[in-house]
Amino acid sequence: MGNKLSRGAKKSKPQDEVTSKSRDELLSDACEGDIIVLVMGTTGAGRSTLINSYLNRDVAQVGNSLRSCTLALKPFPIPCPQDIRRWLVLVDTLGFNSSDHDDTEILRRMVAWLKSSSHPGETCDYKI
Ligand SMILES: Nc1nc2c(ncn2[C@@H]2O[C@H](COP(=O)(O)OP(=O)(O)OP(=O)(O)O)[C@@H](O)[C@H]2O)c(=O)[nH]1
Ligand SMILES: [Mg+2]
Repeated sequence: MGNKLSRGAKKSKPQDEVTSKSRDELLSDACEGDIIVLVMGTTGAGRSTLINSYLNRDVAQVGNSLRSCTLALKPFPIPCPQDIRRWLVLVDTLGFNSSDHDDTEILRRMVAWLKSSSHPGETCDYKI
């Protein structure tokens, strides 16, 4: 098992630099039994603050203006408190009702992220 908050994000390539700010970070090493929680809500609702509060670390960027701060999906994996053999992955997401992104596009990116984070052929339970 890797370091608490170091697992997960794929490194971006140099040519991605221009778009890296809005590029979703994928789970590069998804494991069977991962518990993945997408933290969703309207922009500015406090999703990133909630993640930082739960992890007790300032890892998710928090906004301080009327513009949306979180512009890409980003996973924060920790060993599951109830079962350290599993990983709990909190995923910061783009906020709904934002002037920066269309809600349908945000949902599409979430589904694409979930698909990319499951093993090929493995089914994924979605609960809302
Ligand atoms: N009073 C109060 N302010 C909060 C709370 N949670 C977050 N905030 C503030 O609300 C603002 C937005 O918080 P974020 O955590 O960035 O919200 P977000 O949902 O991630 O926003 P975007 O990523 O920009 O869509 C920040 O100034 C936070 O300090 C809360 O529970 N109470
Ligand atoms: Mg945010």
